Amino acid sequence: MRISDSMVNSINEQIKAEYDSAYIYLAMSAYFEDAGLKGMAHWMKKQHAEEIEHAEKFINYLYERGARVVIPEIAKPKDNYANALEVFKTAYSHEQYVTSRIYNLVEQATAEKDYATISFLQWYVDEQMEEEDNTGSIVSQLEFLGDDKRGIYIVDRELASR
Ligand code: OFO
Repeated sequence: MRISDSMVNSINEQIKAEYDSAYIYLAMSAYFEDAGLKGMAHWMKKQHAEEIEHAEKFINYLYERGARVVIPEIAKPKDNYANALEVFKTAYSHEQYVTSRIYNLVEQATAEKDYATISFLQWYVDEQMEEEDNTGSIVSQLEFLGDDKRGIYIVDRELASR
């Protein structure tokens, strides 16, 4: 069964969203480097790389379905934050936003009875659950620590091992 044009458009929009995510995390990594929080910078750099993989997985899927990939323009991300907590809160709500986008794709594929796309998207549904969990638990730790610099330093060291 041929993939619909509107499904191809939606996936192309999602490819853009994944690259936007990659850029957002790259800017967060640069912020942390500048703030001397090397572990958090490393964590965000890894996240940046993962987002590129997410985009490429979608690109390869469209190729497999014989569809046209549109290479998107990427918006300049926010690159200044008040502190580590604000960065991770932003990352957490961004992941919730991406999850809602993935759910919309599943709903569209379901309405179109595009079972191949539904099956393909399941990987992203699982991945989003993990990403929300990862960012959300770092937010909780940083909220708990408040201004405790020593605690933030310990979290920074832990995040260096990602
Ligand atoms: Fe691609 O999962 Fe984050 O945004």
